[in-house]
Amino acid sequence: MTEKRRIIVHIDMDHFFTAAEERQRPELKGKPVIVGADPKGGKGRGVVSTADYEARKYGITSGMPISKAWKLCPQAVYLPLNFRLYTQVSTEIMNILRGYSDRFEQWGIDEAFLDVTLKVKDYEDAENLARRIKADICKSQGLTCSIGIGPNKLVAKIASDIQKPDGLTIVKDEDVGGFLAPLPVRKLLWVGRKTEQKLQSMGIGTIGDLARRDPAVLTETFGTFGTQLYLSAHGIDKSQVEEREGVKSISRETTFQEDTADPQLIMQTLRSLAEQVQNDVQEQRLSFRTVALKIRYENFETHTHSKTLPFITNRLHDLNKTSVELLTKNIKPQSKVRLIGVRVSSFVETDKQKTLV
Ligand code: TTP
Ligand code: MG
Repeated sequence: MTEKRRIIVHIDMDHFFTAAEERQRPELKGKPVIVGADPKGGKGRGVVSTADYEARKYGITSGMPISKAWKLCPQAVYLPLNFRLYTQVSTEIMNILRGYSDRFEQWGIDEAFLDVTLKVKDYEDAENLARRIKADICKSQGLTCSIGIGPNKLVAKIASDIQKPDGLTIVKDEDVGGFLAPLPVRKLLWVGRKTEQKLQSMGIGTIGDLARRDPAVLTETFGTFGTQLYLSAHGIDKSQVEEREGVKSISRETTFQEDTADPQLIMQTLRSLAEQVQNDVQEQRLSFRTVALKIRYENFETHTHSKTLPFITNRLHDLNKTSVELLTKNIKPQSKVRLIGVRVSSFVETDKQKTLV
């Protein structure tokens, strides 16, 4: 049996930290803005976290010493890091993205993967979905992102980086080879500076060069990592889009013994799931802000609806109220439901709550 072709979307926010700052302070728009260490008139230590696209015109990049940035562009607006702001904006964006597919994986503070194989018919359909995501993020957050679409995570991630900012790059299965070949090996997820140098010394500069090498020689040189490199160079990546371990969320779901449209039964089941989730939340001494409801209909169509509360809570009452609200607002009338689930996320450890609210 041949494996079903996948369609994976990768979203990466544009100049994330500075974009979040500029949204707060519109007077910064159009100016070169840098977030990072204090430049102290050129004597500062530490590095640039990020620079907006205006500042990048002066050659400023993430990780560059702040003193060098000052030399290149003393007139830029230099801002200190405000992690609370970035985390808050990140959480809001991730909640929007989760709504587009339950096969979701956050990757760092401003990136995420979505597996939309079951959500779209083809790449054209996927392109429309990506445009909706962009419009959604722009409308609700006033921010732009760049999106890559491809047959796996590796290709989608490289694609999202090709046309920044506000880009949309689609690489279909049959175009993967031609897309990757001219790119420098550094674009591959696993290739850091050291590996890049070693490959360079072997005469390998582009992904195409790497793909043409004998895999046995690569394995001899790099061990199992060599095999990984070879597969990546051919655009092969079977890794799944899945939320990573760690207490990022707590959820419970249940499949009905028989698909049902009985509101009574659905509501009762929902309450029992909420109670189970709440037990776990309390046991782990957490509080949450985001509640998500998952509904799968008899035709397997699956939707996730979420709501972020304006406050942090650990009360069953809030969880019940919000999940019932999500259900009544979103459930398709008269449709039979196969499965429902409740998830809470955006955690704060209860003990630390005082300092955060
Ligand atoms: P990136 O997505 O790598 O960069 P970016 O969003 O600023 O710009 P781009 O438009 O090219 O995607 O990283 C996301 C945030 O992570 C970035 O805004 C700041 C932070 N970051 C650092 O603090 N240090 C670093 O070296 C990098 C690369 C990022
Ligand atoms: Mg980014």
